[in-house]
Amino acid sequence: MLYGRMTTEEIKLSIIEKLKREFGCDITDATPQQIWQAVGMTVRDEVMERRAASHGVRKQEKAKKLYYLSAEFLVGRALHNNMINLVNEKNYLEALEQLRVPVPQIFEQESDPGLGNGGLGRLAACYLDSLTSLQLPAMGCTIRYEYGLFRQKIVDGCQVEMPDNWLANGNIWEICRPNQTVDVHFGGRVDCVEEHGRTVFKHVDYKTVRAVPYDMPVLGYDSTMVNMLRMWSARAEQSIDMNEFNRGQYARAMEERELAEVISKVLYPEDTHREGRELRLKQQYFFSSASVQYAVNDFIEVYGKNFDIFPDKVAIHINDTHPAVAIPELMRVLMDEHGLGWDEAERIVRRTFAYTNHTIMSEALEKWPEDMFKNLLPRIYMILEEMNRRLCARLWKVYPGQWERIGRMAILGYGQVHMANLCVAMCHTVNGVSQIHTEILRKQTFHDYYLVEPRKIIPITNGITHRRWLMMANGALSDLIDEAIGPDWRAHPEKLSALAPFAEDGAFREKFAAVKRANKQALCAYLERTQGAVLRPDDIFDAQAKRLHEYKRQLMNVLSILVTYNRIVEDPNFVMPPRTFIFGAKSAPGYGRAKLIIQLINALSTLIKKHPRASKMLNIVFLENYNVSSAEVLIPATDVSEQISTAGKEASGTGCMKFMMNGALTIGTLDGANVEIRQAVGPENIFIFGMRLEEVERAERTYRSSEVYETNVEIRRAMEQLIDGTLCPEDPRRFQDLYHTLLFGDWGGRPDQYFVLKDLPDYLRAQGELLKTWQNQDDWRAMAVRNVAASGVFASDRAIAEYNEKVWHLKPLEL
Ligand code: 26Q
Repeated sequence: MLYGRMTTEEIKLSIIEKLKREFGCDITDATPQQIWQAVGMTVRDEVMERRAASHGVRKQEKAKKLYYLSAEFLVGRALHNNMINLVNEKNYLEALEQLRVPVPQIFEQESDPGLGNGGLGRLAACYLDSLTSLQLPAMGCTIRYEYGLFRQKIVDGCQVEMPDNWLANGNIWEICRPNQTVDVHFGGRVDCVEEHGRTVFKHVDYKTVRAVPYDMPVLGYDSTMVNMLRMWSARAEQSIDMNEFNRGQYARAMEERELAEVISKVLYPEDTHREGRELRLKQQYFFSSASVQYAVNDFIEVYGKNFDIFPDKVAIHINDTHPAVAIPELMRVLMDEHGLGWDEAERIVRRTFAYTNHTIMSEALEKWPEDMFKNLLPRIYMILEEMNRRLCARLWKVYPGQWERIGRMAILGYGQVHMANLCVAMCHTVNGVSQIHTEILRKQTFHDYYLVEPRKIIPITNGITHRRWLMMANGALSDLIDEAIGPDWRAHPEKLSALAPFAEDGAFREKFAAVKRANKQALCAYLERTQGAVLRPDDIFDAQAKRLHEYKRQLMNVLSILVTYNRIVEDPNFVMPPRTFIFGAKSAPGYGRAKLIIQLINALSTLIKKHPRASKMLNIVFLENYNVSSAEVLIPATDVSEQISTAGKEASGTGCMKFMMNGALTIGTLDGANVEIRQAVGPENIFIFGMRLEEVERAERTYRSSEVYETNVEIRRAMEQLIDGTLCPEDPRRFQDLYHTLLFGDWGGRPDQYFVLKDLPDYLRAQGELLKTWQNQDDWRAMAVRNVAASGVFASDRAIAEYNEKVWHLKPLEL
């Protein structure tokens, strides 16, 4: 290590100093927010010192740099994480203790930047952490949304959305860089003019929006290097139309400003795309264009206009199709701004971009109406037309006469711009996020492309950063692991495997159980403090925490609990280990059925509470506003991780990995990364149930949900309770839509299209097996330890190493 880390004494002095200088107060009269700011500024000083020392090295070394473009970065709070990565946490915690500062309450003062919906956004944040820890030069690029994902409140059992004003108290971590502002152009038209004997295209009459960058430093673990997360903020043009001002049109000129600045106002809360909103497309082009322009400027600064080597020095990664317009944008910059010809520009672009696909749900594959595209981005649209023309001509040679197939593969077709096709056609590598998901991409979603270029589509299973999700969220377990196998795993998470033998060590299992128990108590305290919920820490803690979606089948979980409830109510001698089910889930505000499922969870919770015997064995808690910060409390306290999506629907899942790493046992289907989790930990250490992918594909043709309904008494009974007033006496029809969809389908669709009823009997069987295992705590704990030991391969360091080897080819910076 090159840097002297601050000692406990220095930290204390700094905090006191900051309080005096910044707020004119001392530690006894400072508010918790002021103390937080003072601690934050102290950490920031250390962070910035590192940044200053490592700054410029990448340029000196002429090292290749990655731009990771993502509409979402769900970074979570930074303070504690930065302390960990500075390898200074112990000193800080000691200093705070000596100053008699209540540590958890101070950490909670920081607002949690919710700049993402879920898995895809959190993955981007984990990857930035690993890139930096592996000393790979990279920059995350996104939008500085003024409002992140809505805050969720539960009022009378229903989800209510509130704005997330995460910048209200300022943001000490960001650095505004107004000198690196770039202009982004919208609308207008394109003129063709002859210049020096060649046709050039002039984009005219456009409206300009300025993109102002704010950089957030990202530290790696014990690493000397600092990468940046660059968040672009939209500003109206500096010189607002003075003519309008002078004509007395002050208010109108200001209105125009608002219209420009609305671009970075809010994150769209839909995580499957429904309607193509123009503002969303504006957002995409806004940050993609700004990022590409910056990447090109930065390249020129170091290498001049030697664009031949651009792909050797710049990699651009497209996180799902949301930043796909970056592809034609780079074409535009190279041709229109630097005079390259089409062929030359295309060769460069094809070697620069790679794309990760995160979904195969057809409604989530992005398509934009051609008209909208053409009006908003006329020059980009022209480039897409030419790209499409050339693409179809090439495909014609491979698939002569196969118009329908070529139409399916085209960038433009049926009046729409098909973003996934754009990415697959123009990127050098496309990756799926788990084995099963990549198989589906190869065999279905992109099959026509796979036949032409079989090596383009590759699997890279997702990963999570063990620094945030184990070292930071579960300090007690981390210390226990140190005690058993030493601290090497912190820098090399694959070494967690050394923990496996300790599964057979009774003394270790006792300590392991004590850690889990303490984490459960911490969760109890948290839920009591934040939402007044009372939990029993000795219950089995069973968690399903993820966005609310029909394919994730929270509804199946609810029906299973309802069946259990009925067993208790109907049999006075029924006993089972007490179990608390914790649901954390936000629904897209416009997704009516998902919101109804939230109501159902809360209705069943109320029903159970009213029954004296059932409530002794069952409890349902809805964790409000599930986000990165609450996940950090929930996951270390969980015994059972519910990963129960319909096989083939969950691309990967990453929550499953976080729970596993913290010693929860998984009950799940063979979907997404569950497949790899089973391989890693062994089938005897996980509870697998339900249809496999091939069975789902068969059932898609043959399944009738009414068969299950008619033959399974327990399931029929639970279904009837959805409509007989059991769950909602004041409005017996409340849950009719759920009943109807399961039995009859909606809008002419298949009944029960996610096979909830079909998989429910086997789910109930697996739950029985799980409870039997719980009865033998020695077995349970051994299995839990084996899960932690096997979780190393799900560290994002492994995933990033794979990306780097197969896709980016960056060299670690030595400082
Ligand atoms: C698209 C267009 C318009 C508006 C919104 C969107 C949009 C936004 C977010 C579409 C999709 C998302 C997010 C998708 C997502 O989080 N997918 C998850 O990605 C994880 C990381 O790879 C996987 O583990 C999950 O399986 C996958 O569901």
